Amino acid sequence: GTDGSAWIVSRTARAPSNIAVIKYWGKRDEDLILPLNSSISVTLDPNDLSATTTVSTSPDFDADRLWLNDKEVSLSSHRYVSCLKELRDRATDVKDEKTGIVITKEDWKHLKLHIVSKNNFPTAAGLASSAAGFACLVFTVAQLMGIKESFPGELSTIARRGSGSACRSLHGGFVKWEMGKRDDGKDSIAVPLAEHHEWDDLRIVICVVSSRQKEVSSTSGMQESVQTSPLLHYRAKEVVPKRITEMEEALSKRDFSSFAKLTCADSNQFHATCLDTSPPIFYMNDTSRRIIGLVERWNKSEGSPQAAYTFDAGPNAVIFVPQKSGGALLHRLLYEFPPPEGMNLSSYVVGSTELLEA
Ligand code: 2P0
Repeated sequence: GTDGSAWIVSRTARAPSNIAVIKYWGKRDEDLILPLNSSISVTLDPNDLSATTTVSTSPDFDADRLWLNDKEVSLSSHRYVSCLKELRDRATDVKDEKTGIVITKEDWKHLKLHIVSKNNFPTAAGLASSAAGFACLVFTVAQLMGIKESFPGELSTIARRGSGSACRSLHGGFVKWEMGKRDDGKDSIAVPLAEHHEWDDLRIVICVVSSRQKEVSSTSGMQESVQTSPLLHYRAKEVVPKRITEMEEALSKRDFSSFAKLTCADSNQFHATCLDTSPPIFYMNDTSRRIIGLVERWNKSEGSPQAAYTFDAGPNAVIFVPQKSGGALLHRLLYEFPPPEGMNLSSYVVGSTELLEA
């Protein structure tokens, strides 16, 4: 039972961010967060970009509360409400090994949660902080409440209600978010394609062009694209389904050349869709375009792709490179963007004078 002296039970977990190589942009259902097309991403190493979340419950708590990067944030938004409701509906009887406390299915209906979450990277700089955050929240609460999936991907359908891209962060390696066909979202799930170690010589370089908060949020940006961009609808229907198949094939064959061509083409079409939106949305800046030029020139001079770039809803570049070419890539980046003399390279931000927050 949960009566008697005060107690507290907690769980802590960490979830990495993910970077899409075939992009999600546009919903067919705003409430359930159902996408207009499937997408494929790679989940990053949690040591690089991740969220860490502790969820606690105690009979002394009188409301659900959330602290994000040391600041209290309201849980009243629809996304938090639907995630927490879906989780509470699936809560089970649990016994905490450490304290011996037993919490029943019935108790979870009344017990409140305190959630403390931290990112190890700047929020909303186009580095998919909502993906890591919601994936981590859903995973940690599911651990605390003893939730077992009743079908593969069930937890990803809950993370998806927090933020579409979050469903992909529940798996490591390459992950496909299947758009699904149903209206209730039960088949709009994340599916693992290949683990990192299966393509272990692929390296990811993130060029932080700006750590500032982006101007147009992904959520409202994609709404405007759905409403105004003819290219978005053509892309979702005619282009992406073919690319998903081609990307799955490239991944299964470890075919870097095809992977790189598809990744760059899809990033460029996503940003073309943003430009096709009215009013147009600009996520990339001059520094982003210089990085594209650098990679394109290198690939052309070698006669085959040496590296692949992709950009999300912000100016930062994510570059994929086989390990053997990693040194050559960094050499080219530092030649194009020479760091100021005497600067500590580990805190150097390409193309601007901003420093990454510690
Ligand atoms: C992606 N992005 O596939 C694409 C590429 C940004 C560009 O998913 O409204 O934060 O919460 O579902 O997931 C960013 O969109 O949007 C995103 P919501 P989300 O990674």
